[in-house]
Amino acid sequence: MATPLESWVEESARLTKPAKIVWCDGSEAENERLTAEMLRDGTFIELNQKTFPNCHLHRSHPNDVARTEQLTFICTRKKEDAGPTNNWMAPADAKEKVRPLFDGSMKGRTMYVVPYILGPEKSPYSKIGVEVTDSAYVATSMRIMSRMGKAALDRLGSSADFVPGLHSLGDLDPSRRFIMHFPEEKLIWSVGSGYGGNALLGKKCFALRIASWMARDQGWMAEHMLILGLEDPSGKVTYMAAAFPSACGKTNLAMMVSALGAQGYRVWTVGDDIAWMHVGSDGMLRAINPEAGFFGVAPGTNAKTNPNVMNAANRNTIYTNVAMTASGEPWWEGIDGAPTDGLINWKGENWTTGSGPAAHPNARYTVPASQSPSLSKNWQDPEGLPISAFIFGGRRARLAPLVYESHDWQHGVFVGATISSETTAAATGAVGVSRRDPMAMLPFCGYNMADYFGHWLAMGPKLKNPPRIFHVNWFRKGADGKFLWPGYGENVRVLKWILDRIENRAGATETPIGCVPTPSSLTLDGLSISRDTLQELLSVDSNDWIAEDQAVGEFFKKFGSSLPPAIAHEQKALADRLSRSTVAAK
Ligand code: OXD
Ligand code: MN
Repeated sequence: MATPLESWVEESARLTKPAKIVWCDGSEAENERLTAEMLRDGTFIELNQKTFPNCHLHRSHPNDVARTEQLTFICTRKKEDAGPTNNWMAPADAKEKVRPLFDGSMKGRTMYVVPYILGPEKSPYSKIGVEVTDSAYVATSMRIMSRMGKAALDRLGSSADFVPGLHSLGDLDPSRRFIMHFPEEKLIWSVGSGYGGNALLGKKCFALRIASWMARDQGWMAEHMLILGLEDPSGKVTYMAAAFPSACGKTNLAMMVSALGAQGYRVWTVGDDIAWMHVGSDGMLRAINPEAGFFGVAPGTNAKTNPNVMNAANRNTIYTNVAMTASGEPWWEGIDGAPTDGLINWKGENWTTGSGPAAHPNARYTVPASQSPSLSKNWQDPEGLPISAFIFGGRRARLAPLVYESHDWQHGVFVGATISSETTAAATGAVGVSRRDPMAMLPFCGYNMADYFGHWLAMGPKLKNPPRIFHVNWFRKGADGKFLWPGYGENVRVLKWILDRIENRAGATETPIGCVPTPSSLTLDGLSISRDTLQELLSVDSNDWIAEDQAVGEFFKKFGSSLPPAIAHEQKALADRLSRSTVAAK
C-alpha cells in the first residue's frame, strides 16, 4: 500500500504532469548531478572555481527578486482566523483559483521530491516537510537550508506527519503568482515564483507561517528570531534570541566578531533567522534553529560588517542575483573593493558606472551554517538552548534609544508588539517606509495577530525563568543625518550590557518606556564616542514617545475587540507614565 507521502506525490504528479519524478536523497553525488544539469541549461553560472570552489550564480527572472507579500495568503475557513494583517482567501476558493495554474505546469519538466527535516536530526522538536518542485535550484538550495534527503525519509517512515508543499515555477508571471497557506490542513501551495521565501517552502512558509499556527495550538513558539550565544571571560555562554524585521542585520548580529574579544566576550551563532522554542523540563525556554544554512542579503556584506560570512561563503555557496567580476567572482555594492572593469550586473549585462546597482539590493548568498567559523558547537543540541533574553529591534532613525529593558514579561510583549521599522528590499514594494512589524512577524504570522499577542502573553507564566525582554536600535541618527552608533562588532557592547542586566550587575535609569543604561554601565573602552553622542543615543524624548504611543493605539485599533486587554492596558499605562514625566519635567 502506498504511504501518505507516496499518495500525495502521485496526486501532485497527476495535477502537474511532469515528464519525470526524482526523489532527492540529499547526497553529494545527487548535488553534483543537479549542479551539472543546471550549468548545462543556464540555471547556474559557474563562478571562479579556484577562488570560489563549488560556488554558483543563479539569476532569477527580473520580476521575481523578493518575497511578494501582496500575493501571499492565509487560507482559513474563517476570515477572522487569518486576522486583519494577513491576506485571506477561503480554502476552497484558493484551490479553485490556483489549481488551474498547477494543471500541467510541470509538462516536459522534472518534478523533484524534496524531503527535509526542520531542526536537528535527533531533536524531538524537529519537524518534517516535503516540497515537490520543478526547480532544481530550489532542490539544491533546500539541501543547504535544511537537513534534506534520506535522513528526512528515514525519520518519516510511513507516517503522515509531514507538511506537504507543492511548488511550481509556473510561467513566472506575477499576475499568476500565489503563495497559499492552508494552516488548518498544514499544506502549502506556491506557484509562479522561484525566489527565496516564495519558493524555498521550508523557510517562511513552513518554519514561520504554518509553524506559528502549530506552535499556538501546541504551546510553543515559532519566531522570526536569530539565536546567539554570548560567551563571557569565564567561558559561560548565555543565549539570546533577537527579532528584527527582514534585512535589518539579524545575520550580521548572529555571526558577529566581537569588538570585546580581547576581554573574553565572544559571540557564537546558533541561527540567523528563525527560532522554534519550547518550554524545557527545566522551566527555561529552549530554542532550536530549524534551518541548516543562511540565506543572507549580500549587499553591504564585507570584512567589517560580517567577516565570518565572508569566510564561509567562499565555497559550496549558491549566489543569487549578485554581480560577477571579469574573473568570475561574486561582487555586490558594499563588498570590500571597488567595481572592476568587465563587471556583469545581476541581469547578465555589462555594468557601467551610473547604470544602477550591479547586484540586486536583495541579492543573496545561500551558505551552509556548518561553514561559519562562528557556529556554536551546541547548535544542534536536540533539547534546544536556554534563552535568557529576547531582543527586539528595527530601523528607527529617531526615537528609540540604543537599548532599553522592559519592566516585565507583559510590558516586554507590548514592546515587541509595537516594533516598527523602515521597509527594506527583502520584500517587493517601497523601500524606507515606516511600518509596524510586531515581533518582526507581520509578514510571517500564520494566524490572527491579536491571538498571537495573546499566545505570547500566555507563554510567560509557563516559564520558571522567562527571558528578559529588551529593545535595541542600531540605526539612530543625529541632527547631521549620520548614524550615532558604529554598529556591527561594536554591538557586542550592548549584548554585554544585556548580559550584565541578567546577572544583576549593570546600572540602569528608569524612564517611561523602560530602563536605559546609565552611561557608566556600558563598556565603551576602545571606542571613541563623545559624551554628547552617548547622551543622544540613550535619550528618551517624552513628547516624541507620546506621539509614538498614540500611533501605536491607532495601529491596535485594527484588531478591534480581539486585541488582548493586557496589550491595550500597556498602551494606556505608557501614555500615563509619559504624561506624568512631561508634567514632572515642567
Ligand atoms: C528573509 C526575510 O529572507 O526575512 O529572511 O525576508
Ligand atoms: Mn527573515
